[in-house]
Amino acid sequence: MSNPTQIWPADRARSYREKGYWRGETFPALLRQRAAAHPDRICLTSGTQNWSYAELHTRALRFGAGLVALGLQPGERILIQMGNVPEFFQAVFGAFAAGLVPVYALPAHRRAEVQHLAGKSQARAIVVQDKIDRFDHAQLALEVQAELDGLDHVIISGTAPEGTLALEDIQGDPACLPADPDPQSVAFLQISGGSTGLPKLIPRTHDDYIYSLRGSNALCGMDENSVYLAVLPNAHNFTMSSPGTFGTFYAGGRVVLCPTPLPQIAFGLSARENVTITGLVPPLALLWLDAAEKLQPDLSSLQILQVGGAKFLPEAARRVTPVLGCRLQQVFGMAEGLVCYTRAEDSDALVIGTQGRPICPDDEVLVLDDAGHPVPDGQPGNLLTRGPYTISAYHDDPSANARSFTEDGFYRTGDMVIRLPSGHLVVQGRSNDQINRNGEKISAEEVEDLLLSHPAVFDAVVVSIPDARLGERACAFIQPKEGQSTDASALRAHLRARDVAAFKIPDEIRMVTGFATTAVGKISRRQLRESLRASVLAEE
Ligand code: J2J
Repeated sequence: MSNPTQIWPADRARSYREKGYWRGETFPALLRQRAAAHPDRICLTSGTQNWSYAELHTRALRFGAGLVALGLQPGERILIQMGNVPEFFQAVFGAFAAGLVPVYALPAHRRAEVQHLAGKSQARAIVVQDKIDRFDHAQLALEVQAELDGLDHVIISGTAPEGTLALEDIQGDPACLPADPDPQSVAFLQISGGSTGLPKLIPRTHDDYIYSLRGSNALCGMDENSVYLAVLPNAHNFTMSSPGTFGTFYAGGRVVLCPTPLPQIAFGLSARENVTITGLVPPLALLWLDAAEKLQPDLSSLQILQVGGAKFLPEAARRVTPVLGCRLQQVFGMAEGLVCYTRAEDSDALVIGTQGRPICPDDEVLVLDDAGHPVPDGQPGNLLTRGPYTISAYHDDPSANARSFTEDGFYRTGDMVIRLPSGHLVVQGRSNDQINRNGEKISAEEVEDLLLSHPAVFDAVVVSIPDARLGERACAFIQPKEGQSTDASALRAHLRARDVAAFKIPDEIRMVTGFATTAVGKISRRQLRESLRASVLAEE
């Protein structure tokens, strides 16, 4: 397991403790304390189910003790792939209680991603919901188990097929649970959207993540009366921590789980459950705005609509308060750490035109040109950052670490931003090859590699194209091998057969006879992408 001193060097760790950012809190203690302070208060609502803090705590302890009884040891990893169901929190907080380290897979992930995440983290167990949107995750988990040594247990929430264990049967005596973990140890592995290859694993510690919850709560006005509607997947870092579900638990509030992001359903839930805050990606926010104009729903309880995960354009941002009657908060965050928020006291111009400023005064932000020199405020540059909740290394990935972090521990976010004198950031786009489709991050390189594995493909370049509905869409340019031919539908079938998340399949596939070269040879991948993107835009 990653050694936390590799994530934060000792001198910075000491300073974060001295400044009171890291307070020695842990997730097992957090839930225990909330359950002791207000056992009967509801912490989770899902359909007609309501779990109190005491109920979630008891379920987590029993499940955690059941994991210990299976022979799982503190520090070992447990992969969790579940939708927005209350058992997600039973599994996650149960793993915390057992000292295990959850690894979060998204519901959209398929065999390629699940196998990668389980293998890379050397997971000993996998907990999945039997089916999400009719896809059989239990079957997938069994297939992944067959491929991996050491993945000893497949645990199913719902109907458990042969060879698996039912989540409700994993129960033990809480007396056998280990002592609380070291607050500076790794609490879980989040996953990175990334621009290269499959998702990387992000080691987040109890201390650092809980600081980000506390900081987020203060900026979002979270307290015990807050009701957070979880619309995006629970596993997403935005939904989990900004302030999200974990922030809500920290504040002693209530999480309402939304089974689908459809506005009609969410509006009804919001009115029925007195939702005060929710977070959406921009394409969903647009859907909500359009639906609300038509349906005129009762959103009187909603105080804050957070929008983040991708750039929210000012034209859309301007509509939020008039149409939904609530305050807009823009959120620019990343699972690696840094989260920026617009503030309640910010002017309309800042709320509409920027993606906020960092949570912490000790979030260090650098905006650099390509040569690594600082650019003045108001000019675009590459965003680098370090601070009390931003990692300085991925889990077990030396080559990604060499690319993504500077020697003094700054994370190269890959985002191009303009910083204003107030410290607010305006996101300009990506400096590297990531497609932000509907808020889901796609590595161009990963999709290119998958396309190159087709026998008729000589070269493949995947680029992002601005898209009114999705924010960005993916367009693949394919050069077939000489004398061979293939087409878009064959390539799509090829990608599907590789069992990757459906959102990675390019929206457009164009066949080309070759790619541009210069007199001296190949032009850089970056220039090539720029010119291909420009050629698509010129047609539109
Ligand atoms: C433009 N791009 C944005 C924004 C994220 C809170 C909110 C979001 C995430 C998240 C998160 C953006 N405008 N408002 O973890 O805690 C793009 C950037 C960034 C990448 C990170 C949170 N908000 N982005 O989206 O790890 O490119 O986290 O580097 O999934 O999303 O993606 P992810």
